[in-house]
Amino acid sequence: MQLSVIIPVYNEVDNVASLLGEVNRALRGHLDFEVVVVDDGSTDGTFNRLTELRRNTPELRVVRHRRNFGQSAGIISGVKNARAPIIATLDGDGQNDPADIPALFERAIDVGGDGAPVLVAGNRQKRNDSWLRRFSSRVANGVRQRLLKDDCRDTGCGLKVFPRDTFLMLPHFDHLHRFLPALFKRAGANVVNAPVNHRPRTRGQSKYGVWNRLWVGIVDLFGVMWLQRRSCRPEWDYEPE
Ligand SMILES: Nc1nc2c(ncn2[C@@H]2O[C@H](COP(=O)(O)OP(=O)(O)O)[C@@H](O)[C@H]2O)c(=O)[nH]1
Ligand SMILES: [Mg+2]
Repeated sequence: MQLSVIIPVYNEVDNVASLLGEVNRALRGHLDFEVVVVDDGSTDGTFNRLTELRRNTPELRVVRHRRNFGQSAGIISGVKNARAPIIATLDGDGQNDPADIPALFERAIDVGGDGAPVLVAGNRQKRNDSWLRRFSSRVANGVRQRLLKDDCRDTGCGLKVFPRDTFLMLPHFDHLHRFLPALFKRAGANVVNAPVNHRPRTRGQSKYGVWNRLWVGIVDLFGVMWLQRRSCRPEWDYEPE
């Protein structure tokens, strides 16, 4: 198996079927892949819909959290359950376009001369969100880039491709999904930006507002700066046979 597509969902009952259809159309015949959807304690029947979809979607695997643990927890559970060495993450609301996955996958496996792992971060070319969302995202990305030097213009984009083993070595915490470029760099990876499509949310509701993102974001920013200062990657030139 080459690729595991991880989709964290919370109350996306009207989005999962069409999104899965799009993933299959984008990848079937091109890649050997699976889709791991992590239902994070949805209360709107998302899990039942996924169970129905599993009947005629052999690539689909479903993980269900006992209750709502948050989007990062969804990604962590998905990666832990994944069987492929390369992971693609995707929002469950259809705003990311699965048709972008093959190009990002190609760049992720194209490891440079230094042999370092690569995180490919989708950069949304034309944001289909409200002006307030776009403005707050722009400010947050600017501050984050300046303080973390994470080489990424759009860490809020849910579409990313990276090696599973590197992700599993990262420190895991709630809200880590907005800091993956900084955390991957800290682990010795290179960050590559790739333009991706972005579409309006047509069904269901956004789970985040400006304020709940801002306050946790500030706390997390200091937490990640601390992690960068305490980076610890020993190198050795002799090891036991
Ligand atoms: N697992 C999990 N996923 C979540 C949670 N909140 C949001 N998501 C998912 O994260 C993705 C992005 O959330 P969304 O509400 O669209 O955020 P926005 O696009 O930034 O407004 C969607 O796939 C949501 O279903 C949560 O608490 N747990
Ligand atoms: Mg969204």
